[in-house]
Amino acid sequence: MNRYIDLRSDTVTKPCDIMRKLMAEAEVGDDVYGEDPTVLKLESLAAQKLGKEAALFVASGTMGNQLAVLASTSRGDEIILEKSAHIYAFEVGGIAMLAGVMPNTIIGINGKISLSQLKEAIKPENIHYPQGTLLCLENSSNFGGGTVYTLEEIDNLSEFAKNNGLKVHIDGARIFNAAVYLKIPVQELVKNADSVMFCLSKGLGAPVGSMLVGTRKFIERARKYRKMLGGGLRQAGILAAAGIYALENLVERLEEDHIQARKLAQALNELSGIKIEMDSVQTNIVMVEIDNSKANVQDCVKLLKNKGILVNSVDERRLRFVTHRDVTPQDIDFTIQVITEIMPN
Ligand code: TLP
Repeated sequence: MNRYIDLRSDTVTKPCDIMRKLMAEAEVGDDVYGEDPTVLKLESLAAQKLGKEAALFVASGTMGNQLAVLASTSRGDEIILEKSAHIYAFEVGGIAMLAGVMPNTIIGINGKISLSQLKEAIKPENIHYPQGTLLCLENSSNFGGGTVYTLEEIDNLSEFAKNNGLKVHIDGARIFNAAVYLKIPVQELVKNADSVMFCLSKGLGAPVGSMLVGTRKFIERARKYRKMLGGGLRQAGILAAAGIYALENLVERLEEDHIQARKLAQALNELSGIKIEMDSVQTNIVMVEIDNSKANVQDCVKLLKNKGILVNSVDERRLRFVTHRDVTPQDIDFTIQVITEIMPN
């Protein structure tokens, strides 16, 4: 089979040989009994890396986020999110179905909300209003184009939220991309969050799994909800082994993905019919806006596929390119060459 250059997502990364070997050799037990030593090791490693008391291994980022909302709210509460947030826009309405909470969405810039917007969104006490209990921030922001909240932004938003009785959850599916971009320890970046979800199966390259971290009490609540949702895994050490390898070895290399994304964005932005907000290209995602009078987004997806390049469209105007471990610098050069050829002048 011909190899595709797969820029649809960093979720497509495949486990490397070392990972597969570690998975095959992992020591396992029944994790519902708390007896899988490899899962326990991964959970303690994740908690330590993020600077939190405890962690829970979950099947997916979606599950981690949903458990976080379930474990930190009561039915009917209001939660605040940016409108393009994955938790709100891309998790099948789970927050309504599972936690029964009411989303209060803010339209931010490149997926990020500002302190003044948060101040406006938090409602004062009034018998008619729902109780606001949770602020969810996505770092980096996926549909914002891989943009990163700085430490100062996160700290100011978190402090204001906390002073107003809200807990803070970070959807950090790509929190390590954010930390690598900011060149600060991830612990520092999430120090004011009550809970964080991060994915092992995106840029970190593990085949399956995400982590939810927070206080011991919060994680115990989340663990129970995970069981309720059918997410209690048994000999999950086979999967956790890949996660341990990823956390210990594959964080620093995310910088390479950022370099490739930047290179791609700079080259494509030179082409007529394409617009890229260069300020938002900070990590491994490039949102490419196509001038519809010159080309059609769906046609671009098809043309690129015919040339062996896979990308996703986000809407009628935008294509999303995501760089990752299985994309080489040569792949990026080839992609630039192909798009230069197919875009009309
Ligand atoms: N993002 C996927 C798709 O669902 C869009 C992708 O290809 O980028 N939070 C954020 C910020 C995410 O980007 C994603 C996945 C999730 C949560 C959910 O993770 P999974 O796919 O493991 O449930």
